[in-house]
Amino acid sequence: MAGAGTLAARQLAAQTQVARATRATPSPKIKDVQVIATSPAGLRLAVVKIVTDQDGLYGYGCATFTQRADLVVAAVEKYLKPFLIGKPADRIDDIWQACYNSSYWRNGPVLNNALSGVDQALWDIKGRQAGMPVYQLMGGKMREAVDCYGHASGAEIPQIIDSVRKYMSEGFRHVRVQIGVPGQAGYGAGRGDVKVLSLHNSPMFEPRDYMRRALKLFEACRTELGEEIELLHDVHERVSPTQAVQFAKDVEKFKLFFFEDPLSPEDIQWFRLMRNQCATPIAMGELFNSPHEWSPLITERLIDYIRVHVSQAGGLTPCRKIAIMGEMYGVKTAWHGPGDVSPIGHAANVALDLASYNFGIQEYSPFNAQLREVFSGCPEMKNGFLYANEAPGWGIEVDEKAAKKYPFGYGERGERKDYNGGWGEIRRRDGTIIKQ
Ligand code: GCO
Ligand code: MG
Repeated sequence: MAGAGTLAARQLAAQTQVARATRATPSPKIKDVQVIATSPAGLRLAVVKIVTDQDGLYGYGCATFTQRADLVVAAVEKYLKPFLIGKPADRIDDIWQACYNSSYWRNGPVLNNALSGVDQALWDIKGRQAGMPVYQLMGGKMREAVDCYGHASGAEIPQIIDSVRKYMSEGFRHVRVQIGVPGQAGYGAGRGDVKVLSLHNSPMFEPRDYMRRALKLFEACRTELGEEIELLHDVHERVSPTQAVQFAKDVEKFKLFFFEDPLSPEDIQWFRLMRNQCATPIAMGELFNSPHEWSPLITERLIDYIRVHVSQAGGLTPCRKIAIMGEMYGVKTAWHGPGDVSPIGHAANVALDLASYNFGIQEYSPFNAQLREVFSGCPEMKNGFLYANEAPGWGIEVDEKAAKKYPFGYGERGERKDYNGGWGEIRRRDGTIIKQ
């Protein structure tokens, strides 16, 4: 009896200790939700800051949708903020599900970006609480650093070859190559100062002219740069579906690392045909917002790289799930990493890259001096590899005073930008609007 009494007493003491330990770390509650809107590199970036009721505990998340940035700010301030105040900041997926469903209609770019700002800020907070970088919370490193590709582009082939050589001399093993067509508004490349026949005054683009130039570029790259450099290319949904299938077959012999966005999200059914006709590795997904877009491409193994823009899909929480789903089906990750992702978003990409077995490649956009002035602690680039900041959370601090020096509406050189960040139009020679 005495022995049992002692056991009960010991159990009670242990329970009390557990209860005390639990009480010692109460959930931080969300006290404020703010949006930092800034464009230090001439591109509108939106970052959500969540402040908790615990002293000095806050976090940042990327909510950048540069073409409709003001609407994301309103979605966060007018809808998510009142919904979130008082909620426990440590229930990340639960909060994600609640916010996702609170608009009833969902999976649009504005709401997904707003949601991503909140989601990534909560991961930052959890990392700061744990005293660990976010990749640790996802299981830790699978690799030491993140292999990246840079952007080489120009109006003419020699310019592009020089630019690839420069990347190679800096240690890069992967480079995306883009070429312009004289006088035409190609994606990611100069057009030169040439007048072309056109029935309108808008920027003009003809798909077949571009495809011919691009094939010449790949040929020249292989002749002058050899077989070892990994070449990537972004079609940017600029050609028709049949042209895309033909183009994918024509580039097969150049052994690209990947061939990006040959089709638009509206035409994803055509991937099946492309797959049946060639072995060009396909990357797709930066325009995706909804699981209905990426799920069939992954489960039917119709692409090689899933290239979602993490904030467009709603943040780190859904993208972890996409990465794991990809692993099951042999599809690798290549998260979108252009200039219109904030350094917080780039840090989230790096965390996913480090912690996912099926990491493929990371797109790299350099952080200029103004970006570094606003965002300190950006991931570091060395020899073509990005290294995570090892400080807790994303490891990034935002200088909010500096952020105010770069309001929305101005370009990199302080010039006024049209359309409030929205894009203009591109037309074929006869005036037909095309995808950009
Ligand atoms: C890429 C892209 C981008 C997008 C841009 C849109 O890097 O692969 O296609 O440059 O065009 O992010 O705002
Ligand atoms: Mg792209």
